Amino acid sequence: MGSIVDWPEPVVYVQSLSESGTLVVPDQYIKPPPDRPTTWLTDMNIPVIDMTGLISSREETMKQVFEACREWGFMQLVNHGVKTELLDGARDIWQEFFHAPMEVKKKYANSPKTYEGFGSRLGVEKGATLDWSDYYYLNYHPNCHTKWPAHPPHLRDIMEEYSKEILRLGEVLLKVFSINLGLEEDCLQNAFGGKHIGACLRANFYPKCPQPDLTLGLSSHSDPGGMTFLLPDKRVTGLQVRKDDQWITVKPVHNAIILNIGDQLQVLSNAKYKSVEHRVVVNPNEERVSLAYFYNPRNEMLIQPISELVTSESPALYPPMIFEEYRRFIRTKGPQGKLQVESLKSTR
Ligand SMILES: O=C(O)CCC(=O)C(=O)O
Repeated sequence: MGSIVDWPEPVVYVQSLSESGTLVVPDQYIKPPPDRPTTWLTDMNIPVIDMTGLISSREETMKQVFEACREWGFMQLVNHGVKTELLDGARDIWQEFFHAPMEVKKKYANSPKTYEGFGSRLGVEKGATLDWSDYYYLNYHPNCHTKWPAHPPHLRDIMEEYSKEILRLGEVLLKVFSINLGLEEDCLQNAFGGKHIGACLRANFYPKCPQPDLTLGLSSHSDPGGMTFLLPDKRVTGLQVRKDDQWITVKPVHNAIILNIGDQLQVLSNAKYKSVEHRVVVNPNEERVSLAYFYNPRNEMLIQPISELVTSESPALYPPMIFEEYRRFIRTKGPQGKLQVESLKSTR
């Protein structure tokens, strides 16, 4: 797979379109009818996991986590130990960044080579249908080229503290996921690269949209990495998760962090855990901010089903692939409705 050099068309920031007062969504953002948002009248929500249960009622909580990984690929973590002030501070500081003047933000304009910085489009296919959102992409690990915005001044301090907390949670969860698969507790962490994992954050900004029925804030996709910790907007819903043939709108619980399984955990677990499609709908009256922290294997790690999970009754479903190669493929394509990981399925 070759390297990705530049955007195929000049980048238009959705916030500028939204603030221009346009009453129509430009053609490039209009989704084909089957991909447009739908609202299902259901009370269903993704499972809620009380993390204090890992100590006080371990067996029951471990079981709940296993079911969530297997049936939903999604869960909401509560009592996770990350302070409310830090969660609020992280959300607020990005809100402030996205409200800075466009000339300030454009200083951090990104390219598809690393995606780091301020951007709008995902994928480099010319003429692709685009999503109604802008974002800022930050690399935490490896951190050699991290592009921190200088404005607002406390953004870096807050987001470094936030990252430490998510890394702590990530280690706990990978242990739980390993034990639930009957593996040594450090098995998945080692498969990710031990202490040297990859980690990056996408702060998503979904401006108000004049015709939300025609477009999406983020098209249906599964996350290519290991697992994602999503801090949703406090006031505005938007995330929808595919459950069988329905789209379930996630109703975030107060102070919850949403966790979802990414493609690499689906591969490592030989499909015992599911990386599930999700998407974001937008709103005519409200903007929305979310922070997606991607806890990934290190770029050079060779990812394949863990050998203990491969038996004659349960053969390896995926061929080995270096994580970086997989990610480059996804970054070329942008969000795709179907699970990209399924296209890797081994024909053995
Ligand atoms: O904004 C959201 O709720 C979801 C974001 C997401 O799926 C992503 O950034 O990959």
